[in-house]
Amino acid sequence: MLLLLLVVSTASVWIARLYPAPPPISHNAILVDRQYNLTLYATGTAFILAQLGLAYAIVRFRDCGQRAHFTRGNLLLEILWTLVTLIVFTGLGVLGRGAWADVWFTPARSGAIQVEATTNQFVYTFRYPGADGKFGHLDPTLINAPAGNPLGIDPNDPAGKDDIVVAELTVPVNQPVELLLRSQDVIHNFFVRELRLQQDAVPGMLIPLHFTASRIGTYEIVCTQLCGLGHHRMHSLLRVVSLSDYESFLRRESPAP
Ligand SMILES: [Cu+2]
Repeated sequence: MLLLLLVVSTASVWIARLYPAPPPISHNAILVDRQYNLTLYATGTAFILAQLGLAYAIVRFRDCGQRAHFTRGNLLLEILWTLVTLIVFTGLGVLGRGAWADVWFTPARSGAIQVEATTNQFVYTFRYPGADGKFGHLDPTLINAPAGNPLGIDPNDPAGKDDIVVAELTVPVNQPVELLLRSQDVIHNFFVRELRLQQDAVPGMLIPLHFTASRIGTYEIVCTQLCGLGHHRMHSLLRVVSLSDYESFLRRESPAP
């Protein structure tokens, strides 16, 4: 009875969707959701069948004073359920490859908007290359956040003169975006639930990450690596806006010539 209660209560929590994820805002996020649900159905079915089987065995083979039989198991059954498990998990892996490869094995589409995302304890800083399309050279010795140069942009590099440096990420809707993730100190993370996208930012590495957001709105960016005492307040916003709003954002934030 306890096992039946466990199965019913666990299954009802999932079926009732008490804690639903926010709606996905990219094609890849839809693929991730599809794969997640498929995995949940497969493992949920296995869980229910296993618990019901266990409950049946407890009732059917309970002690009624009969003689117990020794068994070394059943080789055929062992092979069978190992094969079934292998097929189910390999199948899930193969089916999930599309969603995974779409982000991790495929480069950003040519013409994607490049934005550099730099993390440090405990803020995100985003840099757009400006009208020239080129990021200015960075010099770590020039990093000086209080003086307005949190990234250490070299003032002698003309490519850096028009770089736009902001604390929030603004992108146009339905346009491919390539983020270049960096960290200035420890390992941080870039995670947007609605994009179903999560990537560590590792010191010394420039990690590309691409997405295309298909719904206008404001979404939270959070750090999911325990990066220090201020980790809990490390977050920023992703603003997905129309193309015209994006262009006015660039105009508004461009440094004065
Ligand atoms: Cu962090």
